[in-house]
This record gives sequence, structure tokens and C-alpha cells, in this order.
Amino acid sequence: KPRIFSGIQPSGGLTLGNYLGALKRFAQKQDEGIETIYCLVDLHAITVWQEPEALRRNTREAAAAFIASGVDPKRSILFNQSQVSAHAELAWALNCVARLGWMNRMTQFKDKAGKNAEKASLGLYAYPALMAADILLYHATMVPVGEDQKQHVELTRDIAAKFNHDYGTEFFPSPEPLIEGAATRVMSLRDGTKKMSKSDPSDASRINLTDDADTIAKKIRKAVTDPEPLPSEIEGLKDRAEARNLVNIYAALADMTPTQVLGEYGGEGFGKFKPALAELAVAKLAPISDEMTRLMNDPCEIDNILGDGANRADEIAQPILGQTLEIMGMIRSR
Ligand code: AQP
Repeated sequence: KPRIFSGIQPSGGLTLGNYLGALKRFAQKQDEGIETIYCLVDLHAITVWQEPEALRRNTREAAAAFIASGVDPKRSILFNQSQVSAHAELAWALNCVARLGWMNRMTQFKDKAGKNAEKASLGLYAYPALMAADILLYHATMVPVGEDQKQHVELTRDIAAKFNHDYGTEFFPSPEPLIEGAATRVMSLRDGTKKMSKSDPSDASRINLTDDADTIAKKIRKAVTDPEPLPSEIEGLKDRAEARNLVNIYAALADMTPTQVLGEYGGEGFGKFKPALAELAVAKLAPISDEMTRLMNDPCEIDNILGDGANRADEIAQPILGQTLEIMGMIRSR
């Protein structure tokens, strides 16, 4: 039976990258009649330092962003990871299945740990095994993610296959990464070779879902670009990372293909394209930001939604955790 699982780290305010690469598609998937489970992965967030008050606020704000983007907490399960303890428990079991050699190849660890990997937390290194647990705990078959998470979903498939092989079972299904649309990798507005990220020190590099209209317009106006007009054909964007990024963002926001966008704006300079993009971005993001502000006025309501989601997630997760441990030879006598 198809089932979708995906998560977002509440490690800061969410960006346009998170919206186009994840949230917008999460809401669409729910409308395709597939069971959808969405998680605010707070246990992942603490792999790098989080101020406790900020983590609480960011978790509620991310929940508000899901709901404001169209995820219906009645039709989908929406919860924060740490309220379902089976995630951490299965992660331990999978830590014992995953091989060091596999973990050493994970590029996100290298990117996030930087040059001084000795100072990184053990959790940051083990992050992909926890992510595998998140997905396998629900026997999820599809994982909608941005490009950057593809390697982790592939590792999840390797872990599932090794578990099944070692224990002579077909217990874990192999999940497929779903990487779709024009904006699977939204890039920084300051550097077309870096992904737009909530933890980038430069606020000008990203559009936050909570930015007001003036801020959005200013960031787009100041986005780094080359001086050439837009090409009429998609091939013309090949060596123009910044221009390609803005065209992809426009396409994703307008539900168009990049080719259609160039059909409209090919030959135009950024003096015309950037204001059009800013207007579109404001039109699409303002209702989300307004709804987030409204929801954030009632943190108790958000906490109740997360609690209800956690109860429903737990009902699926507990039996799967129990069966996993039993397959591994652990006594379950209560
Ligand atoms: N720039 C992006 N373009 C497309 N998709 C993106 N995603 C993140 N950035 C982009 C997708 O959003 C989902 C949640 O990601 P996450 O918050 O769990 O972690 P991340 O991928 O590490 O995102 P950030 O914003 O870069 O966070 P930090 O800065 O904390 O590391 C995923 O589906 C991801 O693909």
C-alpha cells in the first residue's frame, strides 16, 4: 500500500527552498489519495546546537508553515519526531545495521561538519541512520524530498536491503525518493552554486516564508545575476546558474515549466524579469505568511495538533518497531 513519509528540520525559519522542494508538494501528495505522514524532525535538528526556546518556537512555526501551505492535519499525520519514541529506538537498531563505510560517503555530513569534523556531534554523523528509521518505521514507500536528500534515501534503501538480507526477511519495503518539479534544488540568491538554506549566515541569500512583501522584493532585486538578457531556449541557461535559478523559481511558483517561462520572458533583461518574479513570489507567499502569523497566535492549538498527530503516528510505529526487534531476536514479553 503506498504511503508517504517526509520531514523537515525545525532548525530555523523555513525558506522558499523548503516550500518549493517540500511543503508545496507535501500538500499536493495529500490530494492524490495517498496516505501522508509528515514530521518535524526535532531529533535531527539537535545534531547541531539549538537554543531550547528557539527550537520550541521553530517547531511550532514549521508546523504552522505546513498547515498554511495546505497540509491538512486531519487528512495527513503531522507531528514532531521526539513525541514518538520509536524513532530513536529503531534508529539504534539501524545504527547496528548501517556500515561505517556507507556513512563515510554521506556528503551532507562533510558539508555540515566542515573542515573541523572532530568537533561535530556523533548525532550529526549518525543522522542518516535516524532518517532511515523515520522512513522505515512506517513502511513508507515514497519519500518526497529535494535533490539534497537523495543520497540519504538511497542509504535508507541500502539499510533496508541489508536488514532484510541479514535476517532472511522481506520486512522492510524499499522506499523511492520522489524528486519532482522545476525547483528540486532552489539555489542561494547570492551564489548560484550553493543551495538556499535556512542556516546560511546571509539572510539575503534566502527568502524566508515569514519575509514581508518589501523584503521579498528587495532580496529578489538584489539577487546576483549576470548582465545578459534571458535566453529564449532552455539550453541558453546551461552555464548561467543564477539566471537558471530565478527561472526555475518562477516556474515552480507559477506551476509552469521553465521552457514556458522563457517563452514569455526570453529576450527580456532582469530589469523586467525580477519585478515580475517579485510580484509572483509575494502573491504566492503572502497568504502563507499571513496564515502562519494567525496560527502562531495560538501555540496551544498547534501543540494539540502535534499531540494528536503523534498519537496517530505511534499507532503505526509501535507495532513495526516491535516486529523489527523481535526479528532481531529480542524478547518482547509485555
Ligand atoms: N534549497 C532547496 N531546494 C529544494 N528543496 C530543499 N529542501 C531544503 N532546501 C532546499 C528540502 O526541504 C526538506 C527539508 O529539509 P530540512 O529542513 O530537513 O533540511 P535541509 O535539507 O538541510 O534544509 P536546509 O534549509 O538546508 O536546512 P539546514 O540549513 O538546517 O541544513 C527536504 O526535503 C529538502 O530536500
